[in-house]
Amino acid sequence: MDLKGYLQERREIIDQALKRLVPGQGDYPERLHEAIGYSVFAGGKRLRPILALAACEIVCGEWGKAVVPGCALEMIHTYSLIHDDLPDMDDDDLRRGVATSHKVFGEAMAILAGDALLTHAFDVLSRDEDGGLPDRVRLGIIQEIAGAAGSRGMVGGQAVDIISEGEKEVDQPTLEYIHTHKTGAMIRSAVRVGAIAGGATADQLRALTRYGDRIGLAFQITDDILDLMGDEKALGKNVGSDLARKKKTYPALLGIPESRERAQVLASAAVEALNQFEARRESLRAIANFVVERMN
Ligand code: GRG
Repeated sequence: MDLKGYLQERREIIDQALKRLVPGQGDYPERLHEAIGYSVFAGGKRLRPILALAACEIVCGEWGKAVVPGCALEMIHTYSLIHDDLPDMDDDDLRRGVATSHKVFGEAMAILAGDALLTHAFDVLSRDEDGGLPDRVRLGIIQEIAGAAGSRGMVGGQAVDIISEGEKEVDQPTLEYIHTHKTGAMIRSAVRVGAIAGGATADQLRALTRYGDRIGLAFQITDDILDLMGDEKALGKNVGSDLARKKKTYPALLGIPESRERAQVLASAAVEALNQFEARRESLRAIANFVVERMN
């Protein structure tokens, strides 16, 4: 499989849809909409929507029904990055290869751009303009994403991450909670959302949830390694910030070789969870490998 070509093609599908769905440049208030567009279209791998499309395709043979939910996930992901970069959170000045939102637009506008993206994601989900999803399925997707993004998901993980910063000892279960919630919840949810949109059976949804859980954790472990050893230009963000902020990470707890091995084991276990899909599992298999081998 030509993974590079596949990712590029899917990224373009998502970018086109985002151009349609994200509130437009020139809309009033212009400065707010400029800030929104600046972060959404600064780049990004579009991993979450790509996962949603692939999960939808694996269960029903087509990806179209997952485009709008995938874009909603990307809006929420972008809001989380904008807020995460703020001085009171990670205080970063580079994201997706450009200056962070608050550096360009100021803190207040960056907070509001994130708030608007989060709210707009649910507006878009409630309308489902082109997916043709039955209301019951659409409601299931809304609940799924709200759960993954909220205080029992991503925001909860971010809260424990911040509480645990500094010198305090953090044990393995707490570290796992941070990772599975801060980052893992939205990745798991991307896979589940695609599966739900595609009309997955309970058994298919269970298998894909296992896949999503495993690549979610593998993604975060790889992210921690890249923060230590990655190339700032390729990543489009500052490296070394975890160390500087004494963040609790897998490399800090286990060292780099063991962390790498753990990410690889999780990626293999993720692929194993796809056995029932046989030949149709190719794209999700390739994405699992990408998650642990990526350079950005
Ligand atoms: C502020 C509510 C709130 C939550 C923040 C997602 C998150 C929670 C924080 C981001 C911090 C961070 C850099 C975590 C590491 C994993 C991660 C989400 C990396 C960025 O995701 P990518 O690599 O980014 O998919 P792109 O730019 O490619 O979309």
